[in-house]
Amino acid sequence: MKKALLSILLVVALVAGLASVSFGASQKAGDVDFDGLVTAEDALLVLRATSGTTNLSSAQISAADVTYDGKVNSVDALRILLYVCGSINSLDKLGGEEGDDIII
Ligand SMILES: [Ca+2]
Repeated sequence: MKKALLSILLVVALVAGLASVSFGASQKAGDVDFDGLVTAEDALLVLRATSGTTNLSSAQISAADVTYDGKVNSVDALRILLYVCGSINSLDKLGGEEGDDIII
């Protein structure tokens, strides 16, 4: 009986783990490495892709394009860094919130 209960708990834990992995893999703007957080590492990945030292998957490109212009470049990395530093409140589409546009 204990083995059956343990087996059920193990299956539930595995399913929950898989669910969280698939949730974590969903496209969150700016989370290029899909770790669930938007950090400087994500900006670094964008810069590496821009310089050709790494390749991004199509899902990563979608997450990296935080300027929503269909391109991934250093401006996307800058916007991610501005978000990480708290200079902008959101990585939503530009013009979505007052004060979130990049002013350099
Ligand atoms: Ca990340």
